[in-house]
Amino acid sequence: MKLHETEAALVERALLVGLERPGHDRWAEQDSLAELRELAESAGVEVLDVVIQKRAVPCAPTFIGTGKAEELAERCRRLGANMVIFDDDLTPAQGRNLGEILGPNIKVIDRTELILDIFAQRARTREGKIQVELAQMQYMLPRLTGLWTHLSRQRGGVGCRGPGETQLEVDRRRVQEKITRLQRQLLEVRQNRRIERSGRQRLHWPVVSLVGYTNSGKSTLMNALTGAGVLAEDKLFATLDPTTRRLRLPNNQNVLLTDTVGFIRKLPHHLVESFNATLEEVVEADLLLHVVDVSHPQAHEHIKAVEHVLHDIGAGRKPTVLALNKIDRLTDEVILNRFHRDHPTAVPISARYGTNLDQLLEELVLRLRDWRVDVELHIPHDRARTISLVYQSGYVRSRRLENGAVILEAQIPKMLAGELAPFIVRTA
Ligand SMILES: Nc1nc2c(ncn2[C@@H]2O[C@H](COP(=O)(O)OP(=O)(O)OP(=O)(O)O)[C@@H](O)[C@H]2O)c(=O)[nH]1
Ligand SMILES: [Mg+2]
Repeated sequence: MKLHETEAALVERALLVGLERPGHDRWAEQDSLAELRELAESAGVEVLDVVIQKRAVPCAPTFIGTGKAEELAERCRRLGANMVIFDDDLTPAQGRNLGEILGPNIKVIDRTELILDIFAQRARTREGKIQVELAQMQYMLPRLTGLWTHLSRQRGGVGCRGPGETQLEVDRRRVQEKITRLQRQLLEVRQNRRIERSGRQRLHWPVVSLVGYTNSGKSTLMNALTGAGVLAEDKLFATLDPTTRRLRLPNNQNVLLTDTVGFIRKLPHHLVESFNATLEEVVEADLLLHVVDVSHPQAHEHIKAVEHVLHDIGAGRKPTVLALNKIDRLTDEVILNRFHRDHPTAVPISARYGTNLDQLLEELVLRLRDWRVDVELHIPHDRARTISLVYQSGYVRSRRLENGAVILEAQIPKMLAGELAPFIVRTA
């Protein structure tokens, strides 16, 4: 029995809380809560109930109002919840006040904290871990005051400032120092990544970056196209760290395909900031492959949210191919037709069942055609490095030897044409 009790205490059992604001889009609010549930479940939290509070504006001190907060505390006790998750971000003061009303056994968190928590669970690489920790520290910094207020009360009331302030200053300085240290570490990791990337760039393969809402099927598509073996799961934010693989298009052109972190509405800005290095893959890509789950009722909103984040990180104007994924789940043609009307060049696919991937690849060929050029090269046979550069970066159609020169008919990246100009005798 005892053991059972301890286990129960370890499991996070939560109530979700959202506001319904008259005049606001009710469906959007409901959907946001549905998404919060998915987020909670992705974090391993058991959702017991959803509470919706109707209010025109959030109540400044407690977000939902003191009376409602007290009701909430009662409901938690009745249902055995040990956590309350708010769909909107709480100010430090709101978090503190709610914490007091709900008591020490019930943890109060908001959407941002939940997302940060999921990211912390998923981070695998050193870079990923540093990025998440940085975002968490930055989120915590303004909330440190709350911790102290709580302690000062325990020690005997408002007004005992001296030691309290000192302690708070110490805490703040420690967190600030930690932030600086993490930022420095991140810079180092970034430098390494730059070196890696410059190695990749020598071959001048165009970089195609998968982008899209979380759970839209980016990793599944990555696996279907390259056999990368990336983890793909029915979980939000299954992917955190970027993976890059070579993809050979039907015209034998090589590209680098990158799978990276998914986006979501209300993506915490601390995360966007600290994930800059990861998002750089997207910013520096030559073409974006935007994957949308068209079977999701909020697919249009997802597209908008993704475009919004892309704009924020400075990738709003990148050439983009839109892939309408999970068509195997669609029962109504009308839905697809509507997408086609809004996005005429979009390609309907099913990443899971490999449907229509040929057409998707053809679209990539089309969009990347300016990246390559067909040439005939005459290279002295002792210039092994030059010959090998053509083989590695491009596609060699034929090779023959003539008067001590290697004659290659090849497709090469246009960016290499300058470097290879002395050997090019014909351009198709
Ligand atoms: N029915 C169906 N399911 C799919 C398809 N593509 C992906 N899925 C499923 O959707 C879920 C999410 O797929 P992922 O590939 O992990 O999605 P993601 O975009 O990489 O998600 P994050 O990394 O979490 O942002 C998995 O359960 C996949 O099996 C598809 O074409 N049809
Ligand atoms: Mg993924």
